Amino acid sequence: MGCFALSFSFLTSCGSPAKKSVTIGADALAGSCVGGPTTGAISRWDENPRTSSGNASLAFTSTLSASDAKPGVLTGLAGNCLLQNQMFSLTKDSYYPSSIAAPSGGALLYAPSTPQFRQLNSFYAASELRDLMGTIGENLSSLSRISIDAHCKVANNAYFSPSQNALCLGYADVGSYRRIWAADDADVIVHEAGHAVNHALSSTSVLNSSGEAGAIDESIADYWALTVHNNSVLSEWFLGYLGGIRDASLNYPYPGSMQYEVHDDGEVLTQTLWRLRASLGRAHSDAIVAKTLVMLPTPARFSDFYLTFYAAAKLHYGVTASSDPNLTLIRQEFTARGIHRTDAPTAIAPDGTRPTYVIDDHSISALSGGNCNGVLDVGETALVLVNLRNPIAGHQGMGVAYLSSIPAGITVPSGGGVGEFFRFLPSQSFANSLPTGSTRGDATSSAAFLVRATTAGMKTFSANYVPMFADPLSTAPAYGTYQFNFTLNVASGTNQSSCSNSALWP
Ligand SMILES: [Ca+2]
Ligand SMILES: [Ca+2]
Ligand SMILES: [Zn+2]
Repeated sequence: MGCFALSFSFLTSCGSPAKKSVTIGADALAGSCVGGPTTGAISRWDENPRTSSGNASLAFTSTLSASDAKPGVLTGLAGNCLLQNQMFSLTKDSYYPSSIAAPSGGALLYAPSTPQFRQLNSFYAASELRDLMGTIGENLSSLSRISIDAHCKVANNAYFSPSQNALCLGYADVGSYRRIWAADDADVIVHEAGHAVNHALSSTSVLNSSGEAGAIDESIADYWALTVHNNSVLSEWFLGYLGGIRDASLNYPYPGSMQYEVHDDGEVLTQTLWRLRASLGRAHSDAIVAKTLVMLPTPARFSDFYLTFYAAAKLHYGVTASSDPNLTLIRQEFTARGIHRTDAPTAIAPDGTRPTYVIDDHSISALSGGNCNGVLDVGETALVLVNLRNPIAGHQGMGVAYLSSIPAGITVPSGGGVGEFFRFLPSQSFANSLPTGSTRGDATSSAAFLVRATTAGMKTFSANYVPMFADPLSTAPAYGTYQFNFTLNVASGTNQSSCSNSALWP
């Protein structure tokens, strides 16, 4: 069963989606003037206070200096004396509702200590992404105007909410009664605006369609921030304080680096794209990334992203021959990162020692009736993880198992017959390939089937395992699907309405 994010945050993983109480009202329909200025000179950071000052160790508790800020010009304003353009709107502010920057003809040169500076800084940075989309000719007409809250009431995070069509830029308290703001960090702003662009070019349903789709969304949001600023390091200021700066100049391996956490897992893809940006050239890689999102199928996994990127590159360059130097570069980079792969796990089967885990507790809402004894009982809706063992001496990337034969006395709720195995370590079972830490349960529930028992007795299931296939030079090989069987002895224990048992989880 899958994992569905509610919003697209800077730090929070799919397993614990941000459920914030922030409410951002609808955009103002009318401005406060007609024929107002459509441009405005502002003061803003060159990315963030650290990069803008040239002091990479500028203290987070320091008083930010106006002399470290740079001039900028807002263009394409709506001319209604509000901070609005075709794509973004900043007319409300959660912490500073009565201090809203508005272009009325005068200068907009605020000091970094003021809320207006951060409002203008975030509006400017978001508009840089608008300008990039214009440069590569992307049509974002499906995107309604996005609200920016530059001082959102969320600590240690920032996010894009598709349902509210809003960017929430939060804060971090850094000690000494000082607070830093995501609105001072252009990487965060473009990343969150990038989610809005991603969901417009693709769709929210595509970008929710698999565990790896969430990582694709994070990766491309990072890519937009990095390419706009021509800098491989994401968020020197906000993540610099919180920890977890992401650096696209590093070289992570797929799938060994995957942790089933969307931001971490997106990094190997961002690193691939960052290297391609250098070799293909920025204008080409930006355009191909955008077209890949437009063409991305559902469900979308890394294999789909790669094959779609390759197809988009063919269209972009107007070439088909695999010997084309740009197509060759693309294959080389995806191969070097491990994403180009054709896994062939002949005779994959459940582990001989521990073939299945029955998780019959109530720790997630899809489960019901479970009595937490690790045995499937009549009346229980439980997770069943088939603990497949990787028979090959190398890694396997994302493989998917589909229930193909369901015995009498078992029903499968919608979506319960699909299990995404996000990776396998060499010659290891899936349980032994799971990450340590907070995403272990998410990875387990994503790989598990969801079944309900209605009668007791021995039940034999069949399923097909489809290994990862990502090679644009060939069609899916005939050996690409493997059948395996597993059995469960359904008992008749008493159902319960709430219990949990962490020992049931691998
Ligand atoms: Ca940066
Ligand atoms: Ca049970
Ligand atoms: Zn994000």
